[in-house]
Amino acid sequence: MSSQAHYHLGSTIVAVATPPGEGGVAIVRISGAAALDIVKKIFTGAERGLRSHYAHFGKIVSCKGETIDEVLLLPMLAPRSYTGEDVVEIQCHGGNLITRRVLERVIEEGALPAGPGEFTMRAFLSGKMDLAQAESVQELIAARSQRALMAAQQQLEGVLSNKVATLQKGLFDIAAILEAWVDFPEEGLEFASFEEVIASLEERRAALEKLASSFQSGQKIRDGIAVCLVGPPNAGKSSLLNALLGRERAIVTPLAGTTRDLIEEEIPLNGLRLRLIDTAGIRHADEPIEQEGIRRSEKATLEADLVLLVLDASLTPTSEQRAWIARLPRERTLLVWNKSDLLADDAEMEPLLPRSLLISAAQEQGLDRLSAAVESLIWEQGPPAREEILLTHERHAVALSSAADDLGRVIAGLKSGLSPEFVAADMRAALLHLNALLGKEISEEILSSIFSKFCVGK
Ligand SMILES: Nc1nc2c(ncn2[C@@H]2O[C@H](COP(=O)(O)OP(=O)(O)OP(=O)(O)O)[C@@H](O)[C@H]2O)c(=O)[nH]1
Ligand SMILES: [Mg+2]
Repeated sequence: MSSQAHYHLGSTIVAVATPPGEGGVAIVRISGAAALDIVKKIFTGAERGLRSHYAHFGKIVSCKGETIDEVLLLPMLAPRSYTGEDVVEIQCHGGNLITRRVLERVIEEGALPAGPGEFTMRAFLSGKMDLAQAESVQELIAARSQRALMAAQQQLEGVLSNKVATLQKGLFDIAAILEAWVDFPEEGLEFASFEEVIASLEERRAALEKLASSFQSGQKIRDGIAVCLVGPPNAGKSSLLNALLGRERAIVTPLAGTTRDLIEEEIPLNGLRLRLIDTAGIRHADEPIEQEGIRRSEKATLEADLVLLVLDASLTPTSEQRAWIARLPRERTLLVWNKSDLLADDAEMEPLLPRSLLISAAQEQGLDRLSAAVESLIWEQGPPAREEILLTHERHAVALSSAADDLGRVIAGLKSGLSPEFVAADMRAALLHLNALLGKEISEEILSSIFSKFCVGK
């Protein structure tokens, strides 16, 4: 991975920690052994010394002594800092140019520009946090729904790491017995009871598998859920998008074929983030723009997590439409009969799909029921409990299910009387997979690829 080239472990690094643009204040963050020396060369106003964890008012000056900016300086000496190294944060005025000049001044005195996530990488390497915790930092920053934020916070607090470490601890005990068995096979297995060990392995394997499978929910929470509105022209897809958004985002007209392109907007739903995608009405079209629109609708339907099939409740679907509806992914499609206002009160709708409901987008009726139905379709197996650990990284899910598979082989091996070396080797593999999750014995290449997804300055 070429991203490795961005990291300069061992040297002193600097980056702007605040987002680009104009703001009241920007923060330039320096970390490394030379941080304090560099700052002493460029800062005036610390005549009485740069006391750690105190704010110091003064100026950043050029090498010729000209003022660059008036700033507040906050030194945080090792090990009481984010990275565990000497850190100095410079709060300067939040202009693009002024921030860049402060940054360049620090670089002039010998600091290197930090790679993405390099501060957090250093926090991990100095033992301030384990890898799973470090990975959650970026998630915390990027969280766009309440639930995503909660999942990231939990992981940062070490809930996942503690759980994995506890599981691993129990496995170490069994591993020790297996290793002894490899060394002295003639003495047989010194288990308190064979059944007990199998049961304990089974229990841990199930726990690992359950944790790994929480990635499905975790991913939905992290990325949001793509909900595609599809249906024939004029059914009211765009009207429904607007009603759910609470503003007139998409053009609505009585003409069939109004929407041509995909229109995507986000709405919150009970701590989740829905990405609503309005599409062109599906019909036989000769006109190239509409044809392209329909092609995009069909593609969006395939890629969506959920499909809302919108039909005009006052019309009977044509056979052409029925054939198309039959090809929709049933298990993730909700049929929304729209325009309920045009129906008699006792009208019965045809059970075209297992899940359906009746609304009026124009009159904003039935929208709460629709939200509830969408939510229950998202959480087919019930929503995850608030305290449940949710994996948000595929890397973690892969590590955990690999460890579970290894344990499966240990159990099978023990039961079938496989020779000790093989059983012990599978056990070791399981422990290594858990180590990888926590970031023990992990290659620099993997580390670089993890942190390269971070922002610079974090
Ligand atoms: N009576 C009634 N009319 C509705 C309702 N919802 C939408 N309409 C009308 O149906 C027509 C089509 O609405 P759109 O939202 O543009 O339909 P669409 O499915 O996006 O259509 P295309 O973009 O052409 O595929 C408009 O005249 C809307 O005012 C409803 O609940 N009741
Ligand atoms: Mg439309």
